[in-house]
Amino acid sequence: NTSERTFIAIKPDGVQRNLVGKIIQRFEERGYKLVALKLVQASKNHLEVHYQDLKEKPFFPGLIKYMQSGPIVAMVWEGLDAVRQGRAMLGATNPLDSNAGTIRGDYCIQTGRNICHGSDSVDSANREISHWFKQDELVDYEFANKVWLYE
Ligand code: YYY
Ligand code: MG
Repeated sequence: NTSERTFIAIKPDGVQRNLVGKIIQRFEERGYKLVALKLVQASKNHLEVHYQDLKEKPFFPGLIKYMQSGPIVAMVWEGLDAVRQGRAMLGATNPLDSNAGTIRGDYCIQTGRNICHGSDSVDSANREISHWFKQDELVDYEFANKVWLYE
């Protein structure tokens, strides 16, 4: 399915550390299609809903505070296997377990400052995309590279 979509976010530390361009570049160069993008200061409630599955975890309050500590770049990327490949490109949750060549493996050190988010399944991608974007923010356009990326 070349129309699979995933929600990718650059967390406040990634923005402050000037890694926005590099992170976007990886998805562009791989061949994924940018469908939506914005810089947002997320509210506490918005982030609590985003991370609803983790609300019982001991690190939850710190996670919400971290995610609120500055603006986030929210994006939707589309293409074959986008969810799984997006996760692979991000690397492991703990950057110390992330391979070199992944975003986390190349640019960060600690789990609590792991600079990026990616949806972990197609279902959570759909939930996260509709949580962060209005329908009319998902831009429908012809992706010229498609004929060179897919046979
Ligand atoms: O999807 P991913 O971001 O790789 O990990 P999750 O298990 O969904 O946790 C979300 C987020 O929470 C993680 O990126 C950092 C933070 N976190 C933490 O601070 N400490 C942990 N032990 C686990 C996760
Ligand atoms: Mg997750």
